[in-house]
Amino acid sequence: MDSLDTRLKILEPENKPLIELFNALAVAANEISVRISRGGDFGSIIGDENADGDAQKALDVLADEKFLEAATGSKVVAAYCSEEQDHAVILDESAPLVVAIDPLDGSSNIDVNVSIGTIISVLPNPGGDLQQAVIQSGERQLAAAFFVYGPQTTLFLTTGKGTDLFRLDPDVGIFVMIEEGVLIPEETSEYAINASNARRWFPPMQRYIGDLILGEEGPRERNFNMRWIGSLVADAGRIFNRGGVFLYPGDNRPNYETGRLRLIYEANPVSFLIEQAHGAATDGSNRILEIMPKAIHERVPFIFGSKVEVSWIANYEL
Ligand code: AFP
Repeated sequence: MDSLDTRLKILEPENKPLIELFNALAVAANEISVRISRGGDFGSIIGDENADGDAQKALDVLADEKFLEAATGSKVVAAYCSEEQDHAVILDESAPLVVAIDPLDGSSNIDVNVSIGTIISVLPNPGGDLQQAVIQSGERQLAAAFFVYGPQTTLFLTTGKGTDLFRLDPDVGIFVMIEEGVLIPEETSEYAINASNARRWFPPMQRYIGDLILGEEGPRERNFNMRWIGSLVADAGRIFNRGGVFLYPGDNRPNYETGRLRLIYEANPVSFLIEQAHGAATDGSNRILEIMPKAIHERVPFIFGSKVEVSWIANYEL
C-alpha cells in the first residue's frame, strides 16, 4: 500500500506545499507517538490555563511545540493557530498555507492510557491581517486530518478527494495507507454523548436521547447502543469504522451554551473528513462547514456521523 508521501503525490501532484506540510506533520506525530508509548508523567499540570480555559498538561505543551516546529520547518505556513495559544503565531507572510490545530485532543485521557490525538485544519493564506487568517468557513479548507495515538497510531486525511486511513509503521516511522476512500455506513443504532449532562441539555436534545433510550418500545422502534470515549478523535475513529452518531450539544452550564468543541480546529476538520467519507456534520440545523466563524477559539454544538441519523436529528429542531 502507498506511503503517505506517495498518496499525497497521487492526490495533489501540483500542490507541493501541502505535501511538504503533511510530511513534516507526520514526522512530528511519529515523535509524539513514540513519547506517548514510552510513558512518563505526561498528565502533570505544568502551566496556566490555555486559551480555552483548560489546564495545560506536559504533553499538550510538548505536542504544541513539536507541531509548531514542523509547521515552521515546512516553510509553507504563514500562520499557525493552536488551541494552546491565545493568538496565531505568524511564521511567513508570503507562505501559501494557514494551519489551525488542536495539538493534543483528549488530554484528560492521557493518564489512563486511552487514545488521544492531534486535529489539523489547513486553509489557504487569505492575505491581510494574519492574526485573523483562520477566520474562514470550513468549506475553504484545503485539507483536514487527525492523528490517533492509540493501540495503533493512525491518520485520517482528506484533501477533498475522499478520506483515507493510514497507519504508522513503527519500525520505519512511516505512515502507510490501509484504507482508501473510507465510507461511513449511512444508518446506525449507536450514539455517543456525555450522558452525565442530560439534566443540563436543552429540551429538544433531551427528547431525542430520550427516544433512543426507549428503544424498541419508543418511537424509533429499535434498540440503540451507547459509547463515549471522551476523546473526539477516538469517538470519530470508531464512527469512521462502524458508523454511529456523536453529539456534543450546547447545554445550560455557563460557557457551554454552544457546547464544548471548537469550530475552527476541531469541528471544521472533523466535519470535512466526515463529509468526504459520506457522513454528515451539523450544529443541529446548519451544516458545520458553512458556518462563518467570528473568533479563533469559538465553540459550536457538534453533531456528526451516519448521514441518515444526523438528518433525523434535524426533526427535533435543536
Ligand atoms: P480534553 O482535551 O480536555 O480531554 O477534552 C477533550 C474534548 O475536547 C473532546 O476530545 C471530547 O469529545 C470532549 O472534550 C469530552 O468532553 P467531556 O469531558 O465534557 O465529556
